[in-house]
Amino acid sequence: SAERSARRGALIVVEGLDRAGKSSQCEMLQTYLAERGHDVKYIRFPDRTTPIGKLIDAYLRGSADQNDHSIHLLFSANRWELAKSMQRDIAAGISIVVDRYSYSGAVYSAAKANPTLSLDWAWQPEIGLPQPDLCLFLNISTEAAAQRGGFGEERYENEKMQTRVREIFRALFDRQDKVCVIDAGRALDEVAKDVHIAVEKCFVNSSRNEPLGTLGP
Ligand code: NYM
Ligand code: MG
Repeated sequence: SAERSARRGALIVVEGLDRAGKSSQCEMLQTYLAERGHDVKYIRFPDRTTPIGKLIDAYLRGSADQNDHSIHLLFSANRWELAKSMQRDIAAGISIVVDRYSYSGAVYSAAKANPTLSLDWAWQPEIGLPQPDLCLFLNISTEAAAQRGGFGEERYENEKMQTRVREIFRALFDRQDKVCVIDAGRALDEVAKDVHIAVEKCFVNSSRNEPLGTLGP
């Protein structure tokens, strides 16, 4: 109906540890929403295709080094460079499923335990970015994540780092609203069922009658 097409899209973020199943769930969610007649896009951060993204990619693969603070700001800049186009899509009625966002940004950097890179410091450059309508945290134990084909080759993909990342994710999500924690240690389709329930709730939520918000402190 005209009323429905006038509605803005929803911004849905999927977060979690490496190997939590984020990419699989994002793809399944995109299909699920498209089949129900929604205009939907799937994007991921880091977006390794931009010039900033290429610097991030080299850092993650270990072919380049970066100071902790500067790589942190590059991850954030990589979101800022896409913020306008995300806002445009949402205003045009397109929903976006986002694979990692500001939460990964703050948490992975804070997990480095650099004394001048606190979680609070790490969050600052995210303030003002588009505010997700829903953040799904795919919660999995470090052991279960490690069992899923082992850790990858990239920076951060080791048990010590993942354990800290998991703790800090939980601390961060304690003080965020619009977060839904999902047990991701189960079969894909079971996890997907819970993802769909949370997203359906978000879609009927009246907050989508208001303009897209921005992340606060
Ligand atoms: N990562 C991701 C960060 O450290 N900061 C960020 O802002 C984002 C978006 O990049 N181990 C880390 C988390 C991952 C790594 O992401 C690559 P992926 O989704 O595994 O390709
Ligand atoms: Mg990864």
